[in-house]
Amino acid sequence: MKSKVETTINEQIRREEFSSRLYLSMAIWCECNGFPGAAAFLYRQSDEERMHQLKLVHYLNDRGGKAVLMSLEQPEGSYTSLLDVFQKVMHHEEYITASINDLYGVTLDEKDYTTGNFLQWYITEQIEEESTMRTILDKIRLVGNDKAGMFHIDKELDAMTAAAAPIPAV
Ligand code: OFO
Repeated sequence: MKSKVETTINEQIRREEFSSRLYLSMAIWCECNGFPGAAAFLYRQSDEERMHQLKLVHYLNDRGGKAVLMSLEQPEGSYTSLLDVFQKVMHHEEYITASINDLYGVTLDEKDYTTGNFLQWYITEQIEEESTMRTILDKIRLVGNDKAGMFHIDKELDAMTAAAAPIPAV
């Protein structure tokens, strides 16, 4: 594997690991601030990100590269509201989408079409995740400061998490 592709995948491994920690941090905040459904959703999202990280680790090692773990910054631990949490989730997912697009661009520049093909899974995943997060964010915005509405959204997040397919082993 070309070293430019290997380096860029390793940077993405770091981003996915950070995503997992960020959502774990958000889940903790939700759990401690009366949003058990949002907490369950974000704990699961944290596990998903760990799976995204591992999928890249295995791909890199299987293709003759070597996954390298890097140091991570401390994720934000305090939020002002559930709206604040999901605005930051949305912002982070947009950042991840841009980074995956950049990574895909590197594979094209380096003519590594096999890796480009592998990355299609992440491109599709980002479309789904952004759409899910946008829907949640729209609902939170709609209820505003209405406590009953917020309670209902939290229950909905709980039900969504309970109904979600198990995270596949990679
Ligand atoms: Fe949507 O975060 Fe991983 O790829």
